[in-house]
Amino acid sequence: MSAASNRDEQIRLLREKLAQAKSAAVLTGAGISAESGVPTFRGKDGLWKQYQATELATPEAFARNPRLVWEFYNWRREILKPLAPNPGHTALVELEKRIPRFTLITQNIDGLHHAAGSEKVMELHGNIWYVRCTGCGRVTEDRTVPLPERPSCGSCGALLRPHVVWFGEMLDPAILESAYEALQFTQVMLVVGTSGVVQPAASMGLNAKQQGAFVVEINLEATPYTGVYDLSIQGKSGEILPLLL
Ligand code: BJW
Ligand code: ZN
Repeated sequence: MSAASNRDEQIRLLREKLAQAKSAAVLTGAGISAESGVPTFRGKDGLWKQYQATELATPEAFARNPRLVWEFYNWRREILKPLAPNPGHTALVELEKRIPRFTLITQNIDGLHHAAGSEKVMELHGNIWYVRCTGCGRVTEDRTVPLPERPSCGSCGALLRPHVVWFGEMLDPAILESAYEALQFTQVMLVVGTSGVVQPAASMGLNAKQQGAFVVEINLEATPYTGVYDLSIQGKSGEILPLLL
């Protein structure tokens, strides 16, 4: 069987599973936003190839040099501001409408699932368009680009930080709990555009599979989970996801 017809067969099978499913979960990573122009983290042009994660995406880095970290996030906000959702995001909006119990879990901080129209999105790693006060903890939406080099809280004056989850930080326990709850009952799970190396998100597909879900990876490349999940469909998510509808 040729690679193309094999992929057609995989898509046909998945479409059938989704059509019958009463519940589905989707975990997305940076790859789903790549076709919108958002840089990924670990590919050959990935952010962590050019910049050191430990210097920019850890609480220690922020304590050491908040200006440098804010410079990085201001630059990312500038890149993201004009970008729009792509057909991969839009296909997930449609899936949400069709499947009775649908859960969208994302590692992305770009807000593009919301922008596409997805209603319920669990943002495991936060959202770059929100800031959080290091003093009083207040979280506010702020789309100003760029923010000041050292932005401060409007209510208590303390330093603001991006409302994202850095390495070594805990994910929001309430969001994590809802995500794990969804993995318990989901019949079908799609793992889209993630390299599968950052925990705890990386283990979620396996977690769902161990609880009986039919788990399918959609990615340009092989990942540590290729061959472990029920299907691995290779291709662009912006092309594959619309074919599932
Ligand atoms: C396409 C495509 C197209 C391209 N179509 N596909 C257990 C074991 C070992 C370590 C740990 C562990 N538990 C916790 C840790 C530590 C750490 C971790 O996992 N480290 C590993 C890297 C080793 N995890 C944490 O610290 C987490 N906290 C935590 O667990 O707290 C408790 C705890 C703490 C400490 C110790 C133990 C427990 C927090 C993780 C926070 C991650 N934060 C970041 C930055 C967010 C803010 C920002 O953006 O600035 O989140 S890192 C970065 O990676 C970002 C992403 O969400 C995340 C995942 O990346 P993703 O989405 O997979 O992107 P890529 O680039 O890696 O992959 C893109 C994929 O798309 C590729 O596969 C392409 O092929 C594909 N693709 N175009 C389809 N068109
Ligand atoms: Zn404050």
